[in-house]
Amino acid sequence: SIKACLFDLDGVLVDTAKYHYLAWKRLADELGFEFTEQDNERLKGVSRMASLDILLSVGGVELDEAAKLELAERKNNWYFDMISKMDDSEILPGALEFLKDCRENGLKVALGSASKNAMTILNNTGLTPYFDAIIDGTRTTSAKPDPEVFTLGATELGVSPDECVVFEDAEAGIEAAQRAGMRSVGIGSPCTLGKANLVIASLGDITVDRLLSIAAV
Ligand code: B16
Ligand code: MG
Repeated sequence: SIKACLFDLDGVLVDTAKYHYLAWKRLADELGFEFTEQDNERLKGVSRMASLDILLSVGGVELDEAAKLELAERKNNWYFDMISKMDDSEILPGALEFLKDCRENGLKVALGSASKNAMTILNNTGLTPYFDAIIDGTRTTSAKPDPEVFTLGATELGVSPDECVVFEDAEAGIEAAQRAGMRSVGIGSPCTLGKANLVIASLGDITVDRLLSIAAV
């Protein structure tokens, strides 16, 4: 039976992808090359340094590790300024209602995000109190599709993987859930998230009742 829901942050609970894009684009501008919203799609769910590598490959730029760390920090400072101004109006449709629904029905709730900025985002949007466990990029060593972030979440909640459902907007996140032995709900398009047990457009399209009644999930 299902005892816990594990949520990705960016793209599932909040739309921080637009801020990531603005900051990465500013970096590309400074480096003198084009970085489109379509390019940005490839960065979703990917760690900060892996994102930088993708961005630099778009511009055909090669740099040593020290220079890369400096650029990643510059990008993160711009990004941090933007997320520091976030509030609860930026919670995605249906997310707050579904988190409350989970708690009212006795399901445990965890965060499983690649972001090292997750606590700032959760605190500014007022979402922190809804979580029993928060696993973010500061607590993991391997990025999705490695299952670490979700495995750690289940351990901290005291549930087994087959009692967990992961909510993810990125293909790498769905794969991470599968590798952790968990069921998954994709948030977005069935084209990219076809491997999930169920795909919905937003958390507004699901209730705990429906989740528990869908045998396939
Ligand atoms: P940071 P998620 C991910 O969040 C984002 O989707 C991805 O675009 C970002 O590069 C990554 O976090 C790292 O974020 O630079 O803040 O540490 O989808 O796993 O919640
Ligand atoms: Mg995501």
